[in-house]
Amino acid sequence: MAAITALAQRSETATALIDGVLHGNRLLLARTITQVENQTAQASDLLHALYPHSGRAHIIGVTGAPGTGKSTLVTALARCYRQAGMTVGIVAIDPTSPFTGGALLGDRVRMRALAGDAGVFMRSMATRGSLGGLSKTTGDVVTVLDAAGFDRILVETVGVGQAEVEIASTAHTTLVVEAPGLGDEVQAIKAGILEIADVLVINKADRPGVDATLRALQMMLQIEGESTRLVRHHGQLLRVESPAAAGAEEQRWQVTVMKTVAAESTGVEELRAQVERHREWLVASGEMAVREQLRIANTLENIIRAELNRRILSRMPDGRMNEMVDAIRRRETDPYRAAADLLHLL
Ligand SMILES: Nc1nc2c(ncn2[C@@H]2O[C@H](COP(=O)(O)OP(=O)(O)OP(=O)(O)O)[C@@H](O)[C@H]2O)c(=O)[nH]1
Ligand SMILES: [Mg+2]
Repeated sequence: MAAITALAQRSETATALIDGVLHGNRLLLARTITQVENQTAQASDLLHALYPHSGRAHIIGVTGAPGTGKSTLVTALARCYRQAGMTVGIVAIDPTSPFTGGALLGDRVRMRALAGDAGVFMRSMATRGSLGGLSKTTGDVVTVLDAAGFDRILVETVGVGQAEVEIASTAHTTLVVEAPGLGDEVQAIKAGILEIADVLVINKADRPGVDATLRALQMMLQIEGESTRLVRHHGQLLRVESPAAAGAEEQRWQVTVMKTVAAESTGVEELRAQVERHREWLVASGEMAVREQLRIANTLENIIRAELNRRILSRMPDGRMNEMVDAIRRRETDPYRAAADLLHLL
């Protein structure tokens, strides 16, 4: 009886949350995102109900090295979108611990410029070192904002390791942000980051060395060519031949390098226009359908992986994992054998 009452209460709350999200209630939207982020028992019910309302937002990934000005740029872009009459959801994924919180605080300060505007909703997320969980949770939060009706969703990630490649499978348009004066680092830009960029941005264009960075990036772009796209899928990097690439030359998307001074909003409206051109190109070329397909496949894979992971861990006998670790450390067994033994137990 108590269980039934609890269930009824739970679904009642879920209904209220879903209603809130769909009707622009910010408090309920924030609570829903928190549930999704914390992967509560109710989270999948919420996502299940909200998913049919998603699919309208254009999702823009903003990635790049630490300190290149991504947050400032996202804030400035959001302002431009607001001036154009569009609503904006912002997800800032922070690699730092929520307990040290320095960068989160910094983001709050920056985003204060947007506070009080009902057409903008901003959420900072800590990755909490969750392995592979980043893209699933991010995708889920984006789905909630999408269902809530935001026209554009900006997702900021620091371009370290896999994060920048993962963002490309979450976003429709990916902006890669560079800053001048990084010298040799421009040379060190991984090939992968150019391949995921739909638009390259040199922010801090008020700083010396802009033209050298511009030339370096343009040269790299020329070398790279743009007939193929690198998309993370099924745990491996697949080269996807886009339908447009197979067609006429003028149908290809030209990755351009744009200069901005985000701190002064210089060049940001032009950047916004370029993002909108990319969106139009995606639709006209048929590439949008390809990306949606990959996005969905990726989402599905992430859900299955997270669920399998949860099931495996929940069935693992208490302490068994630690025993195995100790045994491996003593070289009584090895990680491969131990993993096979543990899986066998299940
Ligand atoms: N000179 C100059 N400084 C800028 C510009 N844009 C941002 N900054 C400054 O650069 C610093 C870093 O900006 P953020 O927007 O926090 O950079 P970020 O890439 O989000 O940083 P992380 O999230 O920590 O990786 C801040 O002090 C900004 O005020 C710009 O166009 N020109
Ligand atoms: Mg930032």
